[in-house]
Amino acid sequence: NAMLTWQRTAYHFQPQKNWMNDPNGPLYHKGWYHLFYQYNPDSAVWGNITWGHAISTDLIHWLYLPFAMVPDQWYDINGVWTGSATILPDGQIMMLYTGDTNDYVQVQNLAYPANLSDPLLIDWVKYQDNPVMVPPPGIGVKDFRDPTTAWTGPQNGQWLLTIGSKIGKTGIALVYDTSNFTNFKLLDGVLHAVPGTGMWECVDFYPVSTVEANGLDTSYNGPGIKHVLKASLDDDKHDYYAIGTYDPVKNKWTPDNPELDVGIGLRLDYGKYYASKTFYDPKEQRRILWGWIGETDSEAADLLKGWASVQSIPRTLLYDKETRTHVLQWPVKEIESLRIGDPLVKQVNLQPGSIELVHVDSAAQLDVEASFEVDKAALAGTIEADVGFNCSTSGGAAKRGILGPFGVVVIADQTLSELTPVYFYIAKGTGGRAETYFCADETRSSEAPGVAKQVYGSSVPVLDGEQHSMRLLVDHSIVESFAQGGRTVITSRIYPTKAINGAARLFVFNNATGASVTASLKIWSLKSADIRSFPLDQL
Ligand code: DQQ
Repeated sequence: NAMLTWQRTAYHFQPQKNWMNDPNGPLYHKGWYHLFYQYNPDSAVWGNITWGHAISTDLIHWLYLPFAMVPDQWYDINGVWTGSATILPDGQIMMLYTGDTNDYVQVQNLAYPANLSDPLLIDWVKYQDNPVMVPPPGIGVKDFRDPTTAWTGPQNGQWLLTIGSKIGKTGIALVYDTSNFTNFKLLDGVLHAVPGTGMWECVDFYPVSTVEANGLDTSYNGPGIKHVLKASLDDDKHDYYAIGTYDPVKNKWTPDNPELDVGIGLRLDYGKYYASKTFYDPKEQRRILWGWIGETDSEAADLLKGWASVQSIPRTLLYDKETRTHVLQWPVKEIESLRIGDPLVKQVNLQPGSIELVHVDSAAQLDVEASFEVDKAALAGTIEADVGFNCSTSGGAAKRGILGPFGVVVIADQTLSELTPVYFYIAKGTGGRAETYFCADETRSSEAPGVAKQVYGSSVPVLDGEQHSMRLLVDHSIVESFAQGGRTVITSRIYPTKAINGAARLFVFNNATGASVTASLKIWSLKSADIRSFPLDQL
């Protein structure tokens, strides 16, 4: 069905067909990045969960390998669920994952490569005495899943890891201790708990440097670091993080700001994005974040098109030294290898209420950098601008205010009957100060029936001297939008029916009533990534 195939992406990772969800156990081994993922081999809806496996040398071009693990044991027969890799100092790889048992109990299992000298890590062995952890007393048998990468504890030979759960409506992170990855002991207390946040899925926990520009191995501890705790909230299907301090002796993590605690504060991504996971890349000394971009159309539509979901472009993750409240997410630099030739460089002066077409080749596959200079006199009058703005409820890109919205329109057709605006809106925040919002309006993104469409977004810190800047990765039916160097991120999953392939257009606009805006643009067309099966005769 031609109308449906174009929705496949050109440079995001997705399987050839069928359902995919969470990224699992990302790691780097002997020159290859390995990505595993929750996969249904039989259908475009969730079920029969198996570990798909793909490898890459640059995180952009991928080769599919045979499944790493299938549900074939009593302890994972209802699904080989999400897990994480730990690489020991001697190079051994410990893969801990959740199994859904024959009785639908969530247990943790160990698997490891059959042959560590194989750079492709084709064969995986499930440990003979699995499971290695079962739900402890007081924890529901269906509330115990997604072990993290382990880190070294304060005692000699000690490894620690955390697993998400809940007690009542309080989301919690349990901590286990092990020396051999086969015997585990639950530690007293919890790493952290937040009332009202419900089940914590896919917990992630790692150090970030407050002084260096590189990422840190998960076991790194010492001066000049903070720890990020992330939970994927089963109740609202968003990934929340907070920055805080970790005390390994007391087995406690404490948020820097209790008002920005996990699940009630910042999201990694304000769009369609879930079950994310980081890993430390020793090759480039960076921490890389993967996330699952699900569908917002109906299951029936997914079955019809025969596939569901993609993975985000991997993002480098750093602590934001400027705000000290946010992390910065940025597409890995390797994505720039897809850029075709020199960028289109252009300045556009946008009077209030204007929209301008920008002529670019293949506007369905773009890397866009855009910064906006707002008329200074108008900015000084911010105090008069709207109070109580909220991306999701303030009327989208069509609703005009004094100092916004202004931004970029992507995946639009020539007549603007389908369009996805990504924009800034400067409003009056609490205390009368200017507060900038970053939003993506999907409400007119598709004329297809049965698509859930909303306006996503959040406030974004814009510091003195900074321009309003955004970077957009446009890939047919996915737009990943990064504001202010990655302080606030929004992923859009859209279903254009007209603004497809060669018919896609890009515009810049200024819908503010009270300010002119100068847009500085740098736009590259992107090649497609090479994502295909590994030649089987070479296995
Ligand atoms: N997906 C997995 C679970 C995890 C959930 C099952 C999050 O392990 O909690 O496919 O999307």
